[in-house]
Amino acid sequence: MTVHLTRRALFESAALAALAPSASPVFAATDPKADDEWTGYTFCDSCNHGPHCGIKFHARGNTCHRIENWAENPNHFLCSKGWATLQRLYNPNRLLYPMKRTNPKGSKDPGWVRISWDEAYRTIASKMIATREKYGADSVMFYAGDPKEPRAPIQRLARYFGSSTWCTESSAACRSGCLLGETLDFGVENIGSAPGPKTKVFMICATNCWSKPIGWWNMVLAAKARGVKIITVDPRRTKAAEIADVHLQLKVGTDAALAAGITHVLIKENLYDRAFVEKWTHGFEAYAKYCEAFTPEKTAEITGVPAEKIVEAARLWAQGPGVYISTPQSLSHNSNGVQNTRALLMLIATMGYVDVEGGLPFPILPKGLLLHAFGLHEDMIDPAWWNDPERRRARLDSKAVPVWNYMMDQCSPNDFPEWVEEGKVKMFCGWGFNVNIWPQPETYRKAFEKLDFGFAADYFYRPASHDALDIILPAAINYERYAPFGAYGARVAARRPLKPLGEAKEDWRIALELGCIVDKPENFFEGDPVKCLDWILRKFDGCSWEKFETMLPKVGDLPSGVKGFKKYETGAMRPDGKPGFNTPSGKIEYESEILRKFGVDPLPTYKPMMPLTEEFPLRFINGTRKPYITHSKTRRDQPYLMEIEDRLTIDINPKDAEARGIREGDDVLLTSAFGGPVRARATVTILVPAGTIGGQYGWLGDMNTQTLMTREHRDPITGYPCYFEVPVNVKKA
Ligand SMILES: Nc1nc2c(c(=O)[nH]1)N[C@H]1C(S)=C(S)[C@@H](COP(=O)(O)OP(=O)(O)OC[C@H]3O[C@@H](n4cnc5c(=O)[nH]c(N)nc54)[C@H](O)[C@@H]3O)O[C@H]1N2
Ligand SMILES: Nc1nc2c(c(=O)[nH]1)N[C@H]1C(S)=C(S)[C@@H](COP(=O)(O)OP(=O)(O)OC[C@H]3O[C@@H](n4cnc5c(=O)[nH]c(N)nc54)[C@H](O)[C@@H]3O)O[C@H]1N2
Ligand SMILES: [Mo]
Repeated sequence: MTVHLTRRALFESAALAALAPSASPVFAATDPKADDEWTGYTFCDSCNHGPHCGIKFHARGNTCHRIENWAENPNHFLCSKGWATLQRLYNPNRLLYPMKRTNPKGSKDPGWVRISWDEAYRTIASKMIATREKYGADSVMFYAGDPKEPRAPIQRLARYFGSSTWCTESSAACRSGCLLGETLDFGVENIGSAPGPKTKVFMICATNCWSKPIGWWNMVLAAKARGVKIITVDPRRTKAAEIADVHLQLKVGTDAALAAGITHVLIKENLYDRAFVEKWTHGFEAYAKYCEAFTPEKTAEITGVPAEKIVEAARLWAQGPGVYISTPQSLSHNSNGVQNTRALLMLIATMGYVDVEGGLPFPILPKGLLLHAFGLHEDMIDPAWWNDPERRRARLDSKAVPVWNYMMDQCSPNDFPEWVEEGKVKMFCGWGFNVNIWPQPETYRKAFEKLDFGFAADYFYRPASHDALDIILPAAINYERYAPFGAYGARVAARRPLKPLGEAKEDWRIALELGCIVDKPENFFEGDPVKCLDWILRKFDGCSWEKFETMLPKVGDLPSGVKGFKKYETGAMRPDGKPGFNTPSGKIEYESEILRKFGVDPLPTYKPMMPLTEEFPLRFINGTRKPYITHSKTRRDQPYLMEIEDRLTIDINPKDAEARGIREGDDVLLTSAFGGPVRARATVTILVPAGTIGGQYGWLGDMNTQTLMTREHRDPITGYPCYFEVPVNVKKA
């Protein structure tokens, strides 16, 4: 797979690529003259990065002076984060030129100096090729942090370069743990759905309305107003809990016990759908047996939810049809995360609310469309290459997380420090890289520093992460890029962007141009993101970039997938066209045959969390979403948001506060068995129950909550860290 490039050829192709203008010449609609007034369209990328909420903007020449809601976009309301993105676009601290370090790693001052794209590309490409020759392709790690938009071309770059060490924030953490649970149960991911006209009960599983576009919460309120009953499963008294008919306020990480308790009642009172369970599920008998012990009283003891509420919830759920929403990263982030998720989701199967009107739909997307790479076609990443069993087994994560390795095309990077120690990874190619995603970030930062070479593309220079690297590249911001198009299921929205400021380039362009240098330009669309988008869209009948661009501000459709209910009866759910689900048994699996194969308990059973101790008696939910904070971002990037909250704030229940003499607004210190003290300000609130602390991560220095976490304790199935499990204590500063 090695492509031989002479130094001269490398130089020439790099120079060629670097010469290409930053705006796409092929289909570009925007080439404004200085005084032209025009309207542009893009998406906010402030939350769970990806084309989410539509932004319509007004520009004069290449300067945006006003933004508004993009009415025709399915997500057409902006929140505080969206409105503040203009401050980020014109933030004077933006990274606008490629930079390289001039002082050795470990120096206090890396001595960053500006370099040309040509030099950056030449250096990076020659390092990539030399590292592959010396240590093999897998020693070059490709990575995308929370940014999901750049992922498709980076994965393509990794594939043509020949490295299976393709890691992302979703393989380090985030919602993919839940996604894995869904796939084990149903054979396909299913995040849940909004209640339909026939839905009677809506179960909101560990989902915080502040993590969603505003439209989502409006949808919940509308459902409530038309009489849909709401069951909210959350340890905190969130907005969704406030409006719930039943709030199951369980202890963190006890979801599998709660689900077993509810199932116990459904079976005992003969409320479950026996016919569905017998025909379309696998392992129910074993699960029913497991649930026998979970009487309401026993379940109450484990979960902290009163026994009568468990019974009430079961009876309400049985009044369905019902549907759930399960978007959380929080369920993924304890040591029983996948099993807890699986257990909650199986409540849908037990009641037979599967792909029926008012129940949980199983949408079938247009052929080839990939939901998770934001509207892209599978040919872009070449799944056959990633799924090759030998390549998969040779991947760096195969020993540590065999189930994850078997199921997912992204490699789990949580053993990165060990990989570096063992000489398995030598070079890092990153987009949107934040070392503070991990528990004990210093361990990771040091490992990055030890690499032979590393680079990252970002909107901003982030010393905490970037000072461990050799080159940083300026990434064009959401207002300045064409790719990817917005995809809302099978609905597609194009963009009409500004030209990037300074020498910033689209992430897609960076990945594609690097591809042109280390591989063949024809495999990388001559480095042009719009050509690439057009190629993707033409995979769908009657679609092209031009079609969607010219219909702006309207949003268009891809050809529709399979429609209708009970698609498992017709064979539409399986690649072989047989009735059933795409699991090993062909049915929805209470007993996962994949887990069994890897020696993991096949049933979605309960496992206790790390014990609380006298010294550390409080459970820390390290990462509850707030409306104006996203991860490590939206701090100084968007000063409006800093005005709302300028430091780490923790939620503490009045009982716990009183016991510690803590009052609203007090400075407090958090400690755990693994680190601290971490400085915070206290909000005394019943949002959290007694015994639980809520807080955000992403603050740095002495407010960095990741220093309280441990690397040692993980979900064995995903290898994810347990951000929501670690016991802490809090005292007045
Ligand atoms: N404003 C804002 N929006 C965001 C983000 C952001 O940082 N800020 N991040 C984005 C990203 S990357 C993601 S992954 C999503 C995450 O989105 P969500 O998962 O919806 O957000 P969280 O607030 O982290 O967690 C949801 C709820 O899970 C509860 N919870 C915690 N532990 C448990 C448990 O063990 N069991 C149960 N049943 N509930 C539990 C928490 O109390 C919380 O209310 O949000 C996205 N949107
Ligand atoms: N304690 C704790 N830890 C957590 C979580 C938690 O809840 N609690 N949540 C986990 C979850 S769900 C997630 S998603 C991760 C967050 O994952 P992280 O990767 O930590 O996410 P961010 O800090 O949002 O972004 C990383 C960097 O990407 C840059 N960036 C943003 N957009 C772009 C872009 O389009 N292109 C480029 N090139 N760069 C960009 C930002 O400037 C930032 O420097 O953290 C995980 N870690
Ligand atoms: Mo996430």
